[in-house]
Amino acid sequence: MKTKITELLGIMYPIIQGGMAWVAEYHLAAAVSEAGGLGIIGAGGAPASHVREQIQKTKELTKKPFGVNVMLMNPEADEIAKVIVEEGVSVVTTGAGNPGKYLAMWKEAGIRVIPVVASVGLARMMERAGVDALIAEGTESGGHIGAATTMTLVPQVVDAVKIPVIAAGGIADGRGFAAAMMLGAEAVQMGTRFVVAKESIVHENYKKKILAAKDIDSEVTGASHGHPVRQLRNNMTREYLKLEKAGAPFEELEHLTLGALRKAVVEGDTVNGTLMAGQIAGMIKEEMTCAEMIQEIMEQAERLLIK
Ligand code: TUI
Repeated sequence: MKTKITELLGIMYPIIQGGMAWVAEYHLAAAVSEAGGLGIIGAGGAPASHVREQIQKTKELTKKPFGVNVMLMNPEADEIAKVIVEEGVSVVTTGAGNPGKYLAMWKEAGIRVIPVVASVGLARMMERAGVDALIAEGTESGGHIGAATTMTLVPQVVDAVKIPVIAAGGIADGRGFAAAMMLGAEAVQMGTRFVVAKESIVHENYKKKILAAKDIDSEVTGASHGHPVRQLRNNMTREYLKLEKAGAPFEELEHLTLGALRKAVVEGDTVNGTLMAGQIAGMIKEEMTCAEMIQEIMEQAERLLIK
C-alpha cells in the first residue's frame, strides 16, 4: 500500500511501531522493519551509550529503514540526538516535549524528523520549524499522554497542516487502520499491540496482563502534576491514585514509579510495576509475530477501504 508516509520513509506498509521505553528494543524494531513496517528503538530514559548499542544491533538484523524515538525528558537527550546523527539513523520520532533545538542538526544530516504531538498548536509549530511529518497521538494511548482523543485530534491536525499525519492511540487492527485513513492519516503508529508480539522481549507476565485486559482496565496516574501516564490497573496505580488524591507531593509519587516500568518489562512484576498500555489492550487477544500482525491488519484494512 502506497501513501505519502511509505514514500517518505521507503517502507512497504504504513505501519509504524511506537517507541516504547524498555519495550522497543532492537529485536522488536528489527522484526517490524523486516515485516515491512517501520521499527523504532525507544530511547526512553536510557543512556546514550545504550542507544548506540541498540542502533548497531538493529543494523545487524535488518538492512531496511528503522527509526529511533527520543523521549525528550531523558537527561541524556542531547547526547542521544548526536548519536542518532553519528550512526546514520534515517528516521527520528520524538515524544513528551518539543524537539525544536535538535531540528537543524537532524535535518542537516538528512534525517526524517517526525515528532509526536498531542495538540494542534504544537503540530503547527512543528510544521513551521520544518519537520517532515507528524504523529498525532490520542489520549487512548499507553504511557505519557495528552488530553485529546484520536478521533478528535487526527482530523484537526490534518486540517491544520500540509505535511503527512500519522495517527496513534487506540489502533490495533484493520478497522482502526481504515478509520485512521478516513480521518486523513497517511499511516498509523501502534504500541500496545506490538508489546505482545512474539519478537517482543517483554516479560510473559506483562504480556498476559495485556491479553487478559478488558476495555476499562487502564488508569491514568500523574494528571495532577502534568505528567499523565496510562497503564493497566494494579496495586501500583491504586497506591498512586490514593496518594495523588490525598495531595501527596510530586517527589513522593515519583518515588513510587521510579524504576517501575523496568520492573514490569524485565522482572514481570505485575503488582508493583508500571504496565503501560493503551485502551485498546482489551481487544488484543493473541500473541503473533510482527509479520503476521502486519499482514492481518493490512488485509482487513484493504477489504474495508475497497468497500
Ligand atoms: O512520549 C510518549 N509516551 C511515553 S514517554 C514515556 S517514558 C515516561 N515514563 C514515565 C513517566 C513519564 C514518561 C512513556 N510513554 N508519547 C508521545 C507523547 N508526546 N504523548 C504526548 C506527548 C506530548 C505532550 C506535550 C508532546 C509534546 C507536548 O508538548 C510539550 C511542549 O513543550 O509543548
